[in-house]
Amino acid sequence: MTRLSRRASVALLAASLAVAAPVAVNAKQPSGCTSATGLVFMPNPVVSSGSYAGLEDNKDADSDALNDQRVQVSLTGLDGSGYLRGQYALVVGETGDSAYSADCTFDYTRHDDRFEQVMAYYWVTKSQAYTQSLGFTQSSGLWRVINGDQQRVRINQYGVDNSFATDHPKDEMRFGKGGVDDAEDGEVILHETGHQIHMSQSATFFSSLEAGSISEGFGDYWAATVSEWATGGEADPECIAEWDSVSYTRGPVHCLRRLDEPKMYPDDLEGEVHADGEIWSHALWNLRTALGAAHADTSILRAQFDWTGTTMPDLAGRIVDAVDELYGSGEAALATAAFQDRGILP
Ligand SMILES: [Ca+2]
Ligand SMILES: [Ca+2]
Ligand SMILES: [Ca+2]
Ligand SMILES: [Ca+2]
Ligand SMILES: [Zn+2]
Repeated sequence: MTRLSRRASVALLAASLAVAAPVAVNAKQPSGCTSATGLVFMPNPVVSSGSYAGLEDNKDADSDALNDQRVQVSLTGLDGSGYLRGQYALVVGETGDSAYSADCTFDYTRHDDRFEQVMAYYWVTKSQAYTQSLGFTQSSGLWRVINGDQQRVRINQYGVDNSFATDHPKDEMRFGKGGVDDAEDGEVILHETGHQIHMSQSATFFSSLEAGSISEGFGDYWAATVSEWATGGEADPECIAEWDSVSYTRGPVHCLRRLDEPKMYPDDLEGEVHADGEIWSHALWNLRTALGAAHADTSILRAQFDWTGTTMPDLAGRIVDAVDELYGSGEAALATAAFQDRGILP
């Protein structure tokens, strides 16, 4: 199945026609590095600089303003090959060279396609680290590791401005280069990782249009909550993908979508998953505001295991039940109110 960020019909056609290019044979010596450092955006240059001033895509050109927004991070779990391959992520680059380092350092500028490869490796492993920090570390049961396989990520020259996650025929995320290169924005990577989380949690998750909307809304929410955890807090955390959306929104504030749109269930359902997902993401953001990130995110992830892809009220009820079980009736009442606020629960 394919889950799309934007412009679904165009991308679906493109996806169905896509043929995987052969991966270059690895001829380089293993580096032995199981951890490394790299330069990334945190999560994107708009958030880290606090404004849009001086940040121009300019067809992927380097600039001092964008170079200055890169920060050094640790890349963990690497397999020692020297490539961006590790326990929870395997990055394949189809544009330019595959990033390889003999000295445990992955420092590139954003014009270099290897920069996006580092971004993908970092943010996929960061998402995994976050779920594990919440307690999802076991091999089975309701605390099992989520999306714990070696997530494949492909950076390609996708013509349309789109990225997507799929588990068929291959469990893979792909990031295109339309407008601002999609993987230059950590929140785009986290959004797609949200779909991977759903695919890994339930084989029947995507059983309805409404479940597809939930997945879009959760992806946006996941981008925000992991970004908040990783960065220590954004000035406007409800705005998703501030940097990628510079190329397709008018501004002055650029957001792919927001977590605080005044949409209600069911009156504002349009039958389009990204639009309808804004109802769900707003409710999850309410939940996080009421319970704090750890309780909200733990409960959301718990409730998603083995969900059968029905409706928003059904999954909301499961989340409230998880809150009740884990944190008691007082927090469960707050959780109910978070969904009532959007009309999802009566
Ligand atoms: Ca780039
Ligand atoms: Ca883009
Ligand atoms: Ca996966
Ligand atoms: Ca954001
Ligand atoms: Zn999506």
